[in-house]
Amino acid sequence: MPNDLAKAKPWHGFLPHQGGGIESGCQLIFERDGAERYRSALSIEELQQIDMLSDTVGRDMAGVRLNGHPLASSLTGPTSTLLRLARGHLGLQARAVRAVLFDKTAETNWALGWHQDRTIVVRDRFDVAGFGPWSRKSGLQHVEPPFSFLDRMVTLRAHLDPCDCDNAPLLIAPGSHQEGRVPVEIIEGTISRLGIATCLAATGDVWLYATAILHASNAAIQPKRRRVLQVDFSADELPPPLEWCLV
Ligand SMILES: O=C(O)CCC(=O)C(=O)O
Repeated sequence: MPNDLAKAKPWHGFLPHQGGGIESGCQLIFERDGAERYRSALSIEELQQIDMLSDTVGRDMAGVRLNGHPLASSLTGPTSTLLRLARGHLGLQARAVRAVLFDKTAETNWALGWHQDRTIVVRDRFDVAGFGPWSRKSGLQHVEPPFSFLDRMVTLRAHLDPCDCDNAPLLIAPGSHQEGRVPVEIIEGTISRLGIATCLAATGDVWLYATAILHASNAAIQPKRRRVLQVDFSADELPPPLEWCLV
């Protein structure tokens, strides 16, 4: 599984200043910055379920795709914190459409360059205008949709382990979700203009992001486990015959 997640995206050649960027937390507001932290949002039961999930799917993987996994369905189901937060932003039609469990450890200590997430998971391939390129990852059919779909999605990251400056917090460029599809050649300039925020987290925190935000992830300086359940939500229907492959 997705060690392809770690390899797929090129590093764009620059790192944030060590310890620099905006200190994460209350300063970031979703509507303005495209990211917001919800402290201690997860229940003990949800944390236990993420822990169980990570035991079930294995710890040697950088990231495991979970669409269809019963524990992932439960963690995004009708009474879940993640669905409640997503619906707060997207409305009652929002549902989970992609889930990945990341576990950054000393063994899997990957770095990912600045990028926007560009793919969704669908049940089957049908050639529909505006959708492509297509790829299969871990048996799941992925496709790049028109950017307007990504623009209306949110991504939630549920933290099981504390994530401090040394433990590879996600880096984001605040406000970059309002820039549309950012071509690779201007990513570096966009980051310089908008700056970098460091998304620190404690166990039980949830970060909410605009799916279209520019983000990156360094290798951990002091690698410890850094388990994060990452789930994309959408309230859109896909043009038939395309259908979401729901979590
Ligand atoms: O959790 C991480 O380290 C990075 C995740 C990420 O960048 C992605 O899913 O695109």
